[in-house]
Amino acid sequence: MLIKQSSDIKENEVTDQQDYLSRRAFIKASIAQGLGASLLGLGVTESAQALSKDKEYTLEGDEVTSYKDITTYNNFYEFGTGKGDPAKNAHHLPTSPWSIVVEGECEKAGRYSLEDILKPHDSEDRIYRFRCVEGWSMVIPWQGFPLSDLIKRFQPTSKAKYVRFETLHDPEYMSGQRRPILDWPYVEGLRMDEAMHPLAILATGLYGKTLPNQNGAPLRLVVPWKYGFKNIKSIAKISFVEEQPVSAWTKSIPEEYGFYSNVNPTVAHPRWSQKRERRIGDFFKRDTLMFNGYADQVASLYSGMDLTKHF
Ligand SMILES: Nc1nc2c(c(=O)[nH]1)N[C@H]1C(S)=C(S)[C@@H](COP(=O)(O)O)O[C@H]1N2
Ligand SMILES: [Mo]
Repeated sequence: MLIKQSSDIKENEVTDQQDYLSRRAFIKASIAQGLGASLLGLGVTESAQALSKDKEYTLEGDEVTSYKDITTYNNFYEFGTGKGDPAKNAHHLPTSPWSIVVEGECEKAGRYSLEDILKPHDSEDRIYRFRCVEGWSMVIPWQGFPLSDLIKRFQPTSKAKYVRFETLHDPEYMSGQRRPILDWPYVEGLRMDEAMHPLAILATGLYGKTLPNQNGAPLRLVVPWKYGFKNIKSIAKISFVEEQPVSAWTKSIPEEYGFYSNVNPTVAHPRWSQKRERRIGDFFKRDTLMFNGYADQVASLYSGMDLTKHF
């Protein structure tokens, strides 16, 4: 499973990946040559923004994981605990119409349709490293928009210290929820300053295509400096709260899964080391980086905190 055979890749998938990657390479090259504005039909400021964003959110030297691996090797326990289960079972879930309940310490609580949520936000390309607590990793080309932009629209009050997210609870379609694997629905949370960090996004797509259900359609959280399980899928509720939320994994096994869950090679999981990881598609393991390689951007969020205690 970990070593990719070229016969596993269907022709149309190769084409889709090449299309996506060559479109990106073209945009980057055009911008670098100063051709960006005219060729791409963008204004000068827009092309400058695209260039600075591209530098910030693109990984040099990390190969993008294949579309097939990203969409068939998944954790989404609502659809089964096997890595292949979500790809097999999640397509049954109706993701349209979809609505998200916004509640708690904010001025604009209510039930919003997905269209309402998405309408004012431009989709951006973000290529991010993704590290699962189990010791594997990927590099995923997401489309999405900053979580901070959405949060601002709901006007959180000064009492909103944390944001809590909940996945849909629907055992009819999410067959995994018929068994007490976790205390359903899946819950995750971020401290407000983490949620407002520009690296944190809500993803709506990957590889330039609509997000597949197994990857958390229609809307899922992506926080690239934290372990995979913080990246909650198929969000149905967002709450602004004063107290630190208890996430589903913390509730189930508190000594193994803390609230912060920052990627941290110096803090071992009680049952295994977190020092190294296997990039899906690679044979050899590589060293895991502090904050998954995003330390320059996010370390200041945790200055003064003992990260062995707040793991
Ligand atoms: N609702 C929900 N979100 C979830 C999970 C889950 O089981 N249910 N699994 C988490 C874990 S452990 C990981 S590693 C990532 C996997 O995301 P991917 O399948 O898109 O790679 O989703 C996270 N989000
Ligand atoms: Mo994970």
